[in-house]
Amino acid sequence: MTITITAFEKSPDRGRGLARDMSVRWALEEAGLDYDVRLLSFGAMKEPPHLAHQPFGQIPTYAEGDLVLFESGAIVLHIAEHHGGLLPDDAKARARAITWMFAAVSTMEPPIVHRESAILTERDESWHEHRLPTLENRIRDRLDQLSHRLGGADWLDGAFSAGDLMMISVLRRLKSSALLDEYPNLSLYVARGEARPAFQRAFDAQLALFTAASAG
Ligand code: GTB
Repeated sequence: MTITITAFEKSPDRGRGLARDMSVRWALEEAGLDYDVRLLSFGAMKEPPHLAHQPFGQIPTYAEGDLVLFESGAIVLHIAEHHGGLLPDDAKARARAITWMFAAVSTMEPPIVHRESAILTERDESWHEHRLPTLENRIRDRLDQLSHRLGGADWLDGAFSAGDLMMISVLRRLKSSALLDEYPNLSLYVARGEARPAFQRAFDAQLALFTAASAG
């Protein structure tokens, strides 16, 4: 059955692979699955046909036959549960890998998104410069803890899993800041994920779409 995901018609990340269709593309590539991409304008994302698939008017969505999913983490979990290579067979190891997926989106991502939103929406406020260090220290608290847990390991819990895929996708959002550079083992962890052939294929595919949209 054909898999179709949605993505930005012209991504505001300018092809840096930071929009959340990237983690879905990466998972599909790790699983060796073909997929189509339906590109949406900001306007179309807020129209009833898309809202029927994504109640918050966002990308990405995932459609396969009559199954329609939203939330990038849930989509990656669905792919991982139905195809090999992204979750361990052992039940306990599988549960731990899924725990890392939740840790990525529930524990690591919020302070990272708060900083991004502050920079986007509050940078002209008189108090912005005073608030930013607080937001960055909240991120550092989490990075300290994650760095400590990862230590010198390649991946968070044994072999590469959907937990690493989601965690690396979240950490990549820090690339435009210097925060990740303060943690050499986390920087290497992200680089290890980005070096995977499946990541490269996913990254190249979204970049090609951005380049085509910019040319057109
Ligand atoms: N929790 C949802 C999920 O994980 O699927 C969140 C989805 C989401 O945030 N989608 C964003 C969206 O559709 C795009 S990815 N936004 C439009 C809207 O809400 O109207 C977030 C994103 C956007 C831009 C950049 N960037 O420019 O670097 C990075 C990430």
